[in-house]
Amino acid sequence: MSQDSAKRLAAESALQYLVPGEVLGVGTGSTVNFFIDALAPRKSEIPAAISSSLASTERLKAIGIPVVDLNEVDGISIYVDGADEADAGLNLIKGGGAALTREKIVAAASQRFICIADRSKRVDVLGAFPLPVEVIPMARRLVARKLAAIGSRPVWREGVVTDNGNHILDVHGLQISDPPALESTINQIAGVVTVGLFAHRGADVLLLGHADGVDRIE
Ligand code: ABF
Repeated sequence: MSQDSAKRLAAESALQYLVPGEVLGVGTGSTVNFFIDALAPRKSEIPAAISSSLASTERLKAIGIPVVDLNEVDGISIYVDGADEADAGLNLIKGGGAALTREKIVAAASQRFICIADRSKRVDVLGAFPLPVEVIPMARRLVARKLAAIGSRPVWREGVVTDNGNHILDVHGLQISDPPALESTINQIAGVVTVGLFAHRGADVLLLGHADGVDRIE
């Protein structure tokens, strides 16, 4: 089975968590694109969506689901999004697409976070995928020095400016044995906007597609 087929299986499996009549949070990426495709026949059940990116906004509108501002709603029932890595504790690395700040906000606003991915994203220890950190531009080198001081190797993702006008450092060389602790440590560095470690608010359900079906971890 191809990786795309595994992503599609995970995406379709997320439909079982839809809460008809309630606002839906939708993330970004190729797996989420399969989810939006699968959502089309059930669009009448979704009054509105909150989207983490322009790309997903356009896809949602194309299938007839209105996209509204987070400030217009009181909360989100479920948030469906992908990840770059996931561990057995439902801690995630996200932000490979540079949308980590919006993704973290939508996750925080949601009652349940359903993470969809193909099984290759499942790891024993997070960190082989470089951890994205969004930083205020003037603090980029300061934050990089602080990250180097904790034994990692931050690399500036040159040429990338986030939707919020900030820069991204991709942090290599981590073996994240205590995800909540590292998330807190990096959040404490002045100039950090968001760290792409989703541990304090990780996923509630992890759906991993593969050739024999979908593994569910919760
Ligand atoms: C978003 O899209 C990001 O947090 C993550 O970087 C990426 C996953 O994309 P894909 O589904 O294409 O692997 O969820």
